[in-house]
Amino acid sequence: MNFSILTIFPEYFDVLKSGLIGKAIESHKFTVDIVNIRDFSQDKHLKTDDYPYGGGAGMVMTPDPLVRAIEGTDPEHKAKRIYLSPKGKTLNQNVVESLAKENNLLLVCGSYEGIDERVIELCIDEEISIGDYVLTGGELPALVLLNTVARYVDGVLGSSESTSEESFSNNLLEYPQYTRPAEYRGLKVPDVLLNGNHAEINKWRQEQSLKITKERRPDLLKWI
Ligand code: 4HQ
Repeated sequence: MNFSILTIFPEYFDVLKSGLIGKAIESHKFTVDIVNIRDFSQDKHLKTDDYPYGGGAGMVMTPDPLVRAIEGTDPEHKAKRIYLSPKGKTLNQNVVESLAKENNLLLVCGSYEGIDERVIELCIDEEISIGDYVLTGGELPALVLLNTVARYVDGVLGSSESTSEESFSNNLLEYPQYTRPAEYRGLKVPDVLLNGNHAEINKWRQEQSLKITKERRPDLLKWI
């Protein structure tokens, strides 16, 4: 899997050097190419934005450097080209699983009031939102999307943290987890987890998952 990320704030992506994702990139499980949109500006001041036609607050990213960056990065249109935007389809685990089947994802991060609509019309395959709130740019959404999809790339997760056993993969929220000590500040780990009976433990965990899902996210139980 190859990710290309187009942004005017490449420093945002230094975070990809850390943690599980950093390790996975270092060991060539997938690639990430951070592309600075400004490098494709032909303006003498390397401008990437301009005033909105029709007036109004803020600036809009101009089409030319952006389209040149997209076509320069993905000349044969091998990638699924995604624009991160609150107008897009909301990201969820089903969307993540379907994106994880792609070999190449190109993520366009817009800043300010967004990008010229014609870039979307000419170059973008899909718009994706990470939720109903407003950010200053598409960089954090791109990082969220990359992080969620990367978990499905072979070798990124160890067997103990695989994608098959957690919240959402069974359409339920996770049961509570405990580790040592068996008693902490007067609070005991449930006895069932200490007795080594795995049939009973699995039954308890399933009941806990169902209980917390009913309480907190009854909308997730519509399929039952
Ligand atoms: N923005 N999910 C505005 C978002 C966003 C979101 C990205 C802010 C695009 C122009 N993107 N820019 N929520 O709030 O994806």
